[in-house]
Amino acid sequence: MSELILHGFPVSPYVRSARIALFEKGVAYHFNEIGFDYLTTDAYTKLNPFRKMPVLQQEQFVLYETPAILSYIDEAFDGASLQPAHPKARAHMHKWFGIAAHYLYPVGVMQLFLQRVMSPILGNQPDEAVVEAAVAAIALPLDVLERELVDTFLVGDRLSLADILTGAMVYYVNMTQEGATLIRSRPKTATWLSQLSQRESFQQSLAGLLQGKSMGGVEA
Ligand SMILES: N[C@@H](CCC(=O)N[C@@H](CS)C(=O)NCC(=O)O)C(=O)O
Repeated sequence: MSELILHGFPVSPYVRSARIALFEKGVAYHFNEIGFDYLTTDAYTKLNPFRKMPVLQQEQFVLYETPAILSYIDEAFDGASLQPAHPKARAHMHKWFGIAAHYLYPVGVMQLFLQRVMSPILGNQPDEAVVEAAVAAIALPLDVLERELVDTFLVGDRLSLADILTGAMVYYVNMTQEGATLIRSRPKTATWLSQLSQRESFQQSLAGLLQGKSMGGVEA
């Protein structure tokens, strides 16, 4: 098969989720590490007109939008399926793609994680008003997660793309003190995240990045 290339910056939870899925499927690929500046270049805009990462490329086949990339990785390659077979469970998986993109990412990653973890790394002061609003807003998706986690995994009885994408987002929430406190008070979520974080796929995809930057959180 022709070479598979994943373009992205490793810390991005979307990029990480694609790397986790590739690892879980045992798929060989080339990781083209790019910075955020590269997103606005003509070369990248040809790959993704919306200038977001990741992009998956296999010769002329170019794919953006993470849920599509995750489904392709699962369906195009051998290995244990990462999508439940039952239509209802599969529908819930798609629901979690939406929750991850619309409720977890904007608040948990773009506000809480960026202010609390990335701002200090970049030498800036966190905006406490943004943090406070984000902490209030992230409680609802975490409550829904706690309610819906009946077993070790989000949908079905084994790891799915829902765990991978949602887990990649919640991982960053857990890196903040406030997020970690909220997660610790939700025992099913804490256990689920801890188990996910210990998978080799999750560990490999972070590869030392942000090591020691966590401000608390469940054991990873
Ligand atoms: N809908 C896109 C969202 C991807 C996304 O927002 N990626 C972030 C990185 S985590 C990005 O590229 N941000 C760059 C920007 O907004 O300028 C997907 O599912 O892939």
